Amino acid sequence: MAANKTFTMIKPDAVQDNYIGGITQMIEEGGFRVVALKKTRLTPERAGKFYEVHKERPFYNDLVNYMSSGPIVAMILEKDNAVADFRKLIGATNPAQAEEGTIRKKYAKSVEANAVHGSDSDENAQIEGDFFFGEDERF
Ligand code: RTP
Ligand code: MG
Repeated sequence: MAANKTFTMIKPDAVQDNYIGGITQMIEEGGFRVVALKKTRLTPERAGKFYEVHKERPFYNDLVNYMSSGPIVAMILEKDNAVADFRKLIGATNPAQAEEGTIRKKYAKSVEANAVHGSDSDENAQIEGDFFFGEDERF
């Protein structure tokens, strides 16, 4: 994946609450193009693998349980400066600190159930996109 791509998930709480459309609209209106998209559910094993970088963090087990608690929507997104611009659009991890106009300000419930994931580097965007999508699923 080139440096103009990022990866996102709409997390289980937001899918459960019927926010798929609202969040995807904010993403498209933010100038991102949807390259790949699917609704799926992570097993605890796959969620653990996805978040392996956080293995030593105190919130790891809760995070794995939460991310496998229901379906998610995974997407690859395209825009110039995608990784940094998308993290700006989603806002701070803790919604109490998220700025007005961000996805987490509008849709996140708590520091854990914070509605969306966004890749933190070009390298991780590539790895995370490959975790969910084959070449024949990207357009
Ligand atoms: P993400 O990876 O989901 O885009 O979120 P992020 O970069 O803003 O935050 P990160 O530090 O990577 O944490 C990953 C996810 O773990 C959950 N978390 N829970 N209970 C807690 O203190 C805590 N801290 C983080 C959140 O779901 C966070 O998005
Ligand atoms: Mg992160």
